[in-house]
Amino acid sequence: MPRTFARRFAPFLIFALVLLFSAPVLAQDKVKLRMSTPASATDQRSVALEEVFGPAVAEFAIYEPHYNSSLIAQGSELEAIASGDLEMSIASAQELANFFPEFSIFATGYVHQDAAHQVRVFNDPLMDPFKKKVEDELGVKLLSVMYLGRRHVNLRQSKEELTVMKPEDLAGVNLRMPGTDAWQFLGKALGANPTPMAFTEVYTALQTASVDGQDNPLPTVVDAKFYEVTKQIILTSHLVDLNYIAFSKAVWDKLTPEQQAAVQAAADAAAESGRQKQLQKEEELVAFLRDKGLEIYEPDLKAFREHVQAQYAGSELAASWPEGLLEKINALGN
Ligand code: KDO
Repeated sequence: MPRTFARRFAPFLIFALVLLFSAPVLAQDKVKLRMSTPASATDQRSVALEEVFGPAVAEFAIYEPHYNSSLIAQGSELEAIASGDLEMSIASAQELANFFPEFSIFATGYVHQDAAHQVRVFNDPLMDPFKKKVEDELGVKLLSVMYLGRRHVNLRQSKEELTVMKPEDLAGVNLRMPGTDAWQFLGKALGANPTPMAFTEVYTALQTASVDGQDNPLPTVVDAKFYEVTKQIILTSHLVDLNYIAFSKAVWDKLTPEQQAAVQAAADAAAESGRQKQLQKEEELVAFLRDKGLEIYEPDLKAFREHVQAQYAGSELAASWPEGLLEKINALGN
């Protein structure tokens, strides 16, 4: 009887064993990659990560995005990664400057010239000590650079009420800027009176007139619907803004070399996809915003550039920049 039993069930047993050993990684065995950002789901960086990054790592990881700062407050994401409460974010140079002041060089007005310049700078050996420090001291890997766009000044007042051609024209203007020192410095350098505030509060603050304006690239002005509560955009292009795809080093170290290569390739592909979409949107959206009734014009750019650069020269922020670095960054420009 036992022999018959064994003979009868042997094929099932073998089949079960084959299944067990050849089965793809089960969902519960996959590494969960929680990504937190203040951006919305329709922001092109979010779209690129969801459409390009997520599927590219799906064999061994579950990409789980959290938008509108619903998981972690804006500015706390790096700390959350460092303490193991988060696996990914799209971090700004300004946030990194909170930990490592020298990162403020990448958050300085009129330093990066365009999206291609950002990529050259990020991939240049000049970035190696920056990446290493963040990895060693914060446990965060900076995988790739994402393009946010050219930041411009966006005000509630109409051009008739307030025309801004030079930094002096921004005197007394309450300009919302994100809440770190490097951001606030930039707001002051522009000539405005910067007010720190989280991104998710900006729409209401504009609507209720608790600030006069905000600064962001055109795709963000449209995505966050700031055009509904503002009347003009001054094309200052004061910051060609970026975010780094930040990834937990602890998680990275648990991946196989093949998985690490896949994560890196996926991050680069998502950054490239997002960059192209964001650039295209920047081109198209002037017409869209004019159609919505906003006045859009270029100020005296030379006056803005010179004023901003003069504020940084000799500042405490600039004192943290490695010697000769600004020249190296400039040399990678056009
Ligand atoms: C913002 O708060 O104005 C900012 O543009 C700062 C960026 O670094 C980035 O965090 C961005 O917000 C959010 O992703 C929302 O687009």
